[in-house]
Amino acid sequence: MTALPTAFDALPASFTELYGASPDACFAAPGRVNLIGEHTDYNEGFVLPFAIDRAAGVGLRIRPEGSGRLLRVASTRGGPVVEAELDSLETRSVAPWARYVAGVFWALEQRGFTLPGSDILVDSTVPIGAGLSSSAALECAVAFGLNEQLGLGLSREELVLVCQSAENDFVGAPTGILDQSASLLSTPDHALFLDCRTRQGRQVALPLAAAGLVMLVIDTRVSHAHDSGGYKELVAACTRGAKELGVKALRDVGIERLAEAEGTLAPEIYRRVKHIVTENQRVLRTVELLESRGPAAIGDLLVASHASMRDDFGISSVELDLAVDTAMAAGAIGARMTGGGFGGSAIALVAASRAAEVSAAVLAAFAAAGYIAPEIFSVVPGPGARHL
Ligand code: GAF
Repeated sequence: MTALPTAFDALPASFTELYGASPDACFAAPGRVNLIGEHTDYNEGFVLPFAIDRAAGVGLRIRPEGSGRLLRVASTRGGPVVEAELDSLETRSVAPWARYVAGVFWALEQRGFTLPGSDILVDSTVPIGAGLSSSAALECAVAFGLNEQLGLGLSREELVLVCQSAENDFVGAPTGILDQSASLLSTPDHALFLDCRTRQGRQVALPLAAAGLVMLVIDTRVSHAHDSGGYKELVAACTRGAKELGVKALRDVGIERLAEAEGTLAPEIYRRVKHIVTENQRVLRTVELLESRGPAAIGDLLVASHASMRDDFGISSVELDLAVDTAMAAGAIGARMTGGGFGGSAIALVAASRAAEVSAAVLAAFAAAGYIAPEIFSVVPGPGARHL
């Protein structure tokens, strides 16, 4: 297993070296694992993510008055400083990775705030493109930081919507509220049970260590992106399914309507509908089991969720299937792909005593298949966005 990367101790000094002045403050917002409830968010259904102990960190400095409304964004990974004028912010004039930062400025201005020019330095311990919400983590760190530094007075729930707007309307990825909610609303040792229609959340205890369990992330290193075609097609298929079934959103389709839906919908639409309808049920059942019997009881639901994404929703990959199958064969309690799909990561819930064995089995299976070696590490449910 890979060791946990250190946090953001070097960020202030790196910021000062780059911009010639120290940051006013530094903030962090975590990536997430979605325990279960995939693609249900934009169908107004249920999700159950938790924030992980890997985060995006940002150093933020409000530029002095009179120096214009220039936004400068840089990364500790190197590359040029991205500059954008807040008076004429446009997606295409900002480098793709920096759009998650600029998009937050844009979304706040859409809400009526006039923001000052700012210098931002980004660092991150969330692997990029691994399905662990590195982009939402960045949005949330920036939004949380601006809200604090400028005294904007927005609640964490309002910041979720600001960040979703940055992603939907500025970056151009039609995502739901799963990732931003996890990054802003999570608490340690809990998963966030969220009704994406009402946006009401509830913390559900996820005491992994106390139960003698470990959550492994298996990053297949086959990356994904949500502003490209696949995700948009899924959203369109779900929208069409809801329309043809005469409901506002697939959230409104109960299990009892699936037989009828199978008879009326095109097969590829029906399969997507079936995943969403059954996945919502699995989320509700997972919450029940976590609250009545604890995390060791949810393994079968994780596996069923993976099968549904593989066979019905069609978003798994050979690498993700191999990770899940191998982890289960090596003794995991449950495993599934997590996040948007088309690559990214799987999770495996394992007894702490078996974690090394499961990791070794997955590494061996990937080597035997000739796939890129996955990154395997454990995560714990951590806090949401915070001031560093
Ligand atoms: C991505 C999206 F950003 C989320 O909104 C969600 O739809 C997820 O894929 C799938 O559950 O992470």
